[in-house]
Amino acid sequence: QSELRAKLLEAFSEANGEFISGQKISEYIGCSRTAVWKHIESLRKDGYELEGVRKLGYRITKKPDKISSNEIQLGLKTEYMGRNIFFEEIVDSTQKIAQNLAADGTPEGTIVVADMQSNGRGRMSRKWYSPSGTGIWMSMVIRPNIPVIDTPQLTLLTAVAVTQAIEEITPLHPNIKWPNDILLNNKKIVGILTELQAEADQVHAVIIGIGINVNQRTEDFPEELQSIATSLHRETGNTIERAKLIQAILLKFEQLYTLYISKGFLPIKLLWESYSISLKNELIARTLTGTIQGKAIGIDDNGVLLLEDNDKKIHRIYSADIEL
Ligand code: BT5
Repeated sequence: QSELRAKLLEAFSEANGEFISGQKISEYIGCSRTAVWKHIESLRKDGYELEGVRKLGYRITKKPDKISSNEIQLGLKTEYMGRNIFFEEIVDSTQKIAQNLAADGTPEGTIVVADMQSNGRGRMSRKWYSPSGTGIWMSMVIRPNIPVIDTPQLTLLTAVAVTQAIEEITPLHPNIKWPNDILLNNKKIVGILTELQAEADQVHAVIIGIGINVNQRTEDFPEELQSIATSLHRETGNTIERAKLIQAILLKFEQLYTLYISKGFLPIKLLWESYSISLKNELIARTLTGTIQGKAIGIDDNGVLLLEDNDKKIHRIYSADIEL
């Protein structure tokens, strides 16, 4: 049943918005004209809008923003990122599932995507709000052969990949706030969570979680987030196809990651700096051991934030919450 549906969607996708006759469809998916009609009706029930014209056939005029493994895989241009997909409608946290898969030896490039998370998490066991039908909640497993101390660089690399993908799919120009936020109009649109499976001298897997607010309206956010969070829909007024954005992120990530593995962090650092808003500014860094105020003078070659205080002393910040 779902195989027929996938074939039907494939036929429409190949038709590229043009009409396909009922006859053609029934040949393509190998079933009767009556069965075609039934499948069309069931697509309508799922939120697809189809135009049917006598003699011409059918065409899709509007797709629901639904994601599934199929939607993500169809048209995906990567070599290995996202070639192994675990998609679920509802999970507690994609990060948790990806952690388990990674421990079981899942190959590099595996992704876990959910339509909704009941227990999405941020850093330091904070909550990540992940309602259904509107966002991208995704975890990627990679297995770089790099020293453990370099792994925070991957958070910065991911931020660049997601920023570039958003720029490709929308007219927006987001900024990156060290270390793991992407902002639009000073509101958070993306959060990144990088976790590790490693021994002292060897990385087994890096699990990178990406949360993106895509199609939420202002009123869809809980009150405490309305002034600090935004979505791509809120910023553009348009509905964005989540699967398309996922594909763009996977491709950008694969390209930057390949560059990183062959040339090191420097080219990534330059890109990161060009998108960053935390640099050259006065800011406050709240770390686990205390609060430091100063001017962000840059990041070092490991991705560590360098903060110069009033006495011109330079602090190396490995992890913190930044207040601009
Ligand atoms: C982050 O943490 O920004 C990392 C978020 C990572 C989420 C992804 S979704 C897929 C994967 N699976 C998971 O379970 N997690 C990852 P942090 O810097 O600690 O920011 C958390 C703070 O952001 C919260 O305390 C809220 O203030 C705010 N927040 C929560 N939900 C948000 C949302 N949807 N949009 C914007 N801000 C949000």
